[in-house]
Amino acid sequence: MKEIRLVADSSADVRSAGDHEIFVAPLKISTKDMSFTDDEALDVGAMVDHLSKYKGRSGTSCPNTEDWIAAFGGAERVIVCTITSNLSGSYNSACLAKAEYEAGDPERRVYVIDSLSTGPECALILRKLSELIDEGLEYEEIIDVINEYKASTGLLFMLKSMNNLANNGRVSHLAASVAKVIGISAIGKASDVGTLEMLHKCLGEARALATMFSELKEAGLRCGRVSIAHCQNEAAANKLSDMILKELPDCEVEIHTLGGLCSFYAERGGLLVGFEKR
Ligand code: X90
Repeated sequence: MKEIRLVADSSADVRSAGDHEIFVAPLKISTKDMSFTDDEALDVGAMVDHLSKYKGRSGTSCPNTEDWIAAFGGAERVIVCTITSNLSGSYNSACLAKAEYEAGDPERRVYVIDSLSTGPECALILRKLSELIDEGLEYEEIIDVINEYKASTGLLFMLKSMNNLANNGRVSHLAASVAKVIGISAIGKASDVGTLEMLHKCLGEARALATMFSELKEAGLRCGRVSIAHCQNEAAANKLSDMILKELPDCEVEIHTLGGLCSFYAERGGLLVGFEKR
């Protein structure tokens, strides 16, 4: 059986899943005079601090086809997970890379998954892929199973500022205005088509976390995996984890920090939660 290489863009915020390395194509974050490549060398904390003081225009760009082809690394079997195609060109760029890469050698197969999400939901998908490989499933079987799995996971977010999302046209200025009020957290989810769907505005973090927890239960979280990723807000991640494990002790919760791309959009204090619905 041919070895399968797992690849993702840097929005997934993971470099390994189980015993498998994740090969990453980086997105970029740029201001008028600085450019940050979202790779292992990036000091995410320093970037967030710099951006919080910076008042000019800033934006992001997705990996180009060369970045993707470099991440494919010559492997004959590749599975790629990208950030939602509805907010980024990453999926499209990965598909172009796939066509070029496969044309170069008839033995090569690349399958590109549009996560319709980002961050910790992609991390769950990659973790599941690593397990399916370990179980010895064939490439085609893995693709069938992962598409079913993807339909059973979700993503919730808590954001204290949505300036970067609105300034880059990823949500409307009207939707983002909710999070302009000091102390208000916007709670929402990745919609079925991979866009931001606003659900609640909450005053105070305690209320915001309680609201997230009830949304998780409402969406069907019972005993599954939960992946919480935060931008400089480990305290909130821990509180949400405690809440989940107290009432749903069979859940498996892990916490990690957001990488550069998701930190840019989630901004300081933001939390993204990937979870299994059943
Ligand atoms: O191609 C690019 O430049 C990247 C653009 C990415 C835009 C959106 C990133 C969102 C990051 C914010 C909250 C979670 C939203 C989930 C929606 C599916 C995180």
